[in-house]
Amino acid sequence: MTSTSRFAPSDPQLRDLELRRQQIQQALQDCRAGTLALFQAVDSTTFCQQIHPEFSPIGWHLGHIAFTEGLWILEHCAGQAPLLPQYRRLFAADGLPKAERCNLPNLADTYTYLDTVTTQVLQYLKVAPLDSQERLWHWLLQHESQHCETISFLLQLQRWTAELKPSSRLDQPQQHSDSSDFEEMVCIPAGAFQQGNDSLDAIDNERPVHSVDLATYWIDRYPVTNGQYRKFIAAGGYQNPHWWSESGWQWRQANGITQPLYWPNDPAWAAHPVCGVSCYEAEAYARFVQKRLPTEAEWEKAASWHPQKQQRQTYPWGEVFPSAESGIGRCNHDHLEGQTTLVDAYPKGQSFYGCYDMLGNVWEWTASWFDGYDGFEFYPYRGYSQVYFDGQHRVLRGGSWVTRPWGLRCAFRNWYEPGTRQILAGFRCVRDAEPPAA
Ligand code: AVJ
Ligand code: FE
Repeated sequence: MTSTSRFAPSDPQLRDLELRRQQIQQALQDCRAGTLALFQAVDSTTFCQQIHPEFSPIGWHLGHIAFTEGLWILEHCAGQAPLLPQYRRLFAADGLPKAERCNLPNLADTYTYLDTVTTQVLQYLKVAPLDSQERLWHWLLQHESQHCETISFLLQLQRWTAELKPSSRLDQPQQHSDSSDFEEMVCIPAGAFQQGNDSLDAIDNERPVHSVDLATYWIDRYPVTNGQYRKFIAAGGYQNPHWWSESGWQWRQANGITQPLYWPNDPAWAAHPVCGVSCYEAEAYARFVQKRLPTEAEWEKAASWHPQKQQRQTYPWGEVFPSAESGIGRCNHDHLEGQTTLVDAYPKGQSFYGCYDMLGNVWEWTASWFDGYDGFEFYPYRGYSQVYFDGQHRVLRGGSWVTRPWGLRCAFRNWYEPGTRQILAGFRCVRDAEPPAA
């Protein structure tokens, strides 16, 4: 028996609240253990270095996690004065430009800052009026999860850049025993489904839940693999404007792009999802195979809808929280395998319609521009989602092999500019159904 049950209050409502309080505490601590684990092999140079021009140094993300907890919990909720106000300008999201975030306190001082804030945050959690704050605590957990993803992305980028000789990755892929090419598509019959998420952990941009009616379409059972993408490269796809959108071709020309970033030029990777592509490359490939990218509604219906129950599912497989069981789990996330996996590695993770890898492995580009659903209300601040409803950002769905479990679900929406070559992002394609014969 745990202390939870021994000291549980007798009022069932109160007991439920105390249980939720303990679950939040446990989740915050589990999340933090994973965050700190990312820094195990990080030296002081890497800590302060801007690895990618569009992203802050990884040490900044650690300080920013601390600052955000302090701001929302200690200042806004507990009404305390800022802890260590000298860090505000440095670690606030709207403080310094990214290129000026290299002048950081050292590793040890940043850990101390984080630890000082979190000790007080957990102290406050014991007495926090959860009924009115629970959503904020869930948001905070996912905020840290999101920054973990960025830290992992930057570390992986640095690793591949260091290993690069000059265009193949040195990781050891898991290889496939047969040579199947994963071309299969599944049919999603016409009908309405419920898009979005209104649970306590829903991010502002996932709300409100609403009905979307879709015509019949076909969607790839698997993400596009390196083996498939290789054919596009071999056929001169990068030299032929016919496959590219106008803005995509301009982007390709301006940047001299001829293959995905860190393209593994080795058949051993054939059954892994292609990654390191921009949305433009994904669209060009889709056109090359006479398909297109899914809208986010098409993606979400294929991932989450259970037509027999007429219900949304949180995960493709139902409601079981993603667990960290290597190989026997439901999807490749949270550094389980340390790299991408074969696109058919997780049969237990299939959606109702039989799509694999809808969660984990690689993020998937969609055809949709990031925007608020009808009735959108920002939370907890306008800058979290709303400032990106600018017609400049495309939605990505599904999470990657580094995504923490708290940010992994069918309704979750990520966004990047279409020209970002995200090494954690790939895609799958859809095709309209043939019109019924007359
Ligand atoms: C959803 C990953 C695009 O990192 O910019 C973190 C998440 N927002 N802190 C980002 C986020 C504020 C966001 N992405
Ligand atoms: Fe942030």
